[in-house]
Amino acid sequence: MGQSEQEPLPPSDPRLPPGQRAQRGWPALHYGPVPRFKPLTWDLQVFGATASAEKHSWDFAAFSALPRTTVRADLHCVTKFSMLGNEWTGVPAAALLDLVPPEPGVTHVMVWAEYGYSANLRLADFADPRTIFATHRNGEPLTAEHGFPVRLIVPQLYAWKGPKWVRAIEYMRADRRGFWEERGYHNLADPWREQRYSYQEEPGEGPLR
Ligand SMILES: Nc1nc2c(c(=O)[nH]1)N[C@H]1C(S)=C(S)[C@@H](COP(=O)(O)O)O[C@H]1N2
Ligand SMILES: [Mo]
Repeated sequence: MGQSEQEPLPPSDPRLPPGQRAQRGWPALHYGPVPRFKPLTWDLQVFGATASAEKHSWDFAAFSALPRTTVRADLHCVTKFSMLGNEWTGVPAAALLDLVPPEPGVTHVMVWAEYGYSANLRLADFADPRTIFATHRNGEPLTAEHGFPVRLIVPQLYAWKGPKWVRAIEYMRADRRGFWEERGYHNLADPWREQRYSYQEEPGEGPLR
């Protein structure tokens, strides 16, 4: 067959950030083992610089009763696959900020998961109306490997900023690197700017060392 008979390349999907390709199926990607959900001892905590100076926690029943919403959002893994058009249902991060307000000096949050996984976020990214503690994708409860009972989705950032198996939110008065941010990944992680690796950080984009 000659070159002229080759099909033209399909136009690339405008939802794909630079360097990303659309993935069929839904791969599970994480560091370490999948934790087992223990409903009797599970809780979601908020600690650190809360306005009340007190820690707050929801057990599973209380968390399940929080206000819920649905957000349509893509998921971009830094390894270059993207999952387009997901419908995430869960509790908006902004609702948790309303229920447990941070003290005025808070600039960042650390979101903690089982086994010590963590991701740091600017307060503005956490407070974004599309940032959601998701319990369901496309109407189905998350499976264990995808973060059951709850994972964070931050649509505007690479997916490592969204811990699966979330257990706590720490309000911080200064920035601090999370799990992958300490291991060579970009502190801000905007896929549209291809902020993949920490060596790309400009002055002021990472915490002072
Ligand atoms: N607790 C935890 N959450 C995590 C990770 C992890 O290693 N541990 N990996 C992140 C990365 S790099 C990606 S791409 C997404 C993958 O989500 P998925 O397995 O549901 O596709 O989970 C994120 N959340
Ligand atoms: Mo990832």
